[in-house]
Amino acid sequence: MDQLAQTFSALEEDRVYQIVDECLEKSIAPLLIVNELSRGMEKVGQLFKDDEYALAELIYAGEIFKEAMEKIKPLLLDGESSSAGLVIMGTVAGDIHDLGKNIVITMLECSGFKVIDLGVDVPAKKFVEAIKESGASLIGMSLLLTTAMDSLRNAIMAIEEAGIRNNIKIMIGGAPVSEHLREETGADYLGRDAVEALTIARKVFRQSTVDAR
Ligand code: B12
Repeated sequence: MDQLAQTFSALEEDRVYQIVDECLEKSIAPLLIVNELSRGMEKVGQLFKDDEYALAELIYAGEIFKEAMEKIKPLLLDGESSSAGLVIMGTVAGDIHDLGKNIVITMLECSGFKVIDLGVDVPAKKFVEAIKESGASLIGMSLLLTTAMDSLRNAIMAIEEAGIRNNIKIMIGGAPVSEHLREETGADYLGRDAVEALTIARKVFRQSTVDAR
C-alpha cells in the first residue's frame, strides 16, 4: 500500500491504476486505498510548494486522482436508499479544488445521505438559495486556499443575513480550516476528513430526529 502513495506522487499514472486494481482484487478496504491516494496527493502538494512540480503536474495529479476514484467509488457506494438526510455541499467562491469535497460526498452517499452538490467556486448567494429551496438541515463548505477564507466568512454571513441561520447546521473542511476559523465564523462543526464529515452528519440528523419528536 505504501507503494501506492509513492507511485502516485511520482505521477506514474498507469502503475497507480494497476496498484488500485490489485488492491481491489485483494479486497483491501476501499477507504484505505483512498487514504493512500490522499497521502500521495499530500506529497504532490509538497513537491509543488518546493517548486519541484509545476502547475501542469498538479493538474495531472488531480486527473489521476479522479480516475482512480472512479474505480473505487462503486465499492464505496453500497446502494442503500438515500433516506438518512439531505446535505448540501460546495467549495466556496474563488476556490476550484473539489477532490476532497467529492470524497466527502461519496462517503455521505454511501452511508445513505442524499447530497446536493453545488460544485466549486460557489458564491454566497447560491448557498443561501440552495438552503431555502431544498430545506436541507446540514451544509458543508469546503476550501483549500487560504485566500478563500473570506468567501467562507461571506457565505456564512449571507446565511445569517437571509434569516435562515437557525434552519441549518454548517460544517467546514479543507486544509486551511482551523478551530479558530470555525469559532470566528460561527460554523457549527469542523471536519478534518470524510470520516469526520460522516460522523458530523450522523450527529446532526440524529439530533434533528430527536428534536422533531
Ligand atoms: C490537486 C491540487 C490542485 C488541483 C485541484 C484539482 C481538483 N479538481 O480539486 C489544481 C491543479 C486545479 C489546483 C489548482 C490550484 N492550486 Co492547488 N492543490 C492541489 C493539492 C496538491 C491537493 C489538494 C487535494 O485535492 N488533496 C486531496 C484531498 C483528498 O484532500 P483535501 O482536499 O484536503 O480533502 C480532505 C479534507 O480536507 C476534508 N475536507 C475537504 N473538504 C471538506 C469539506 C467538509 C465540509 C468537511 C467536513 C471535510 C472536508 O475531507 C477530504 C477527504 O478526506 C494541494 C496541496 C495539498 N497538500 O493539499 C494544492 C494546494 C491546495 N493548491 C494550491 C494553489 C496555490 C493552487 C493554485 C492557486 C495554483 C495556481 N498558481 O494557479 C490553483 C488554485 C485555483 C483556484 N482558484 O482554486 C496551494 C494553496 C496554498 C494556500 N495556502 O492557499 C496548495 C496547498 C499547494 C501548495 N502547497 O502550495 N490545485
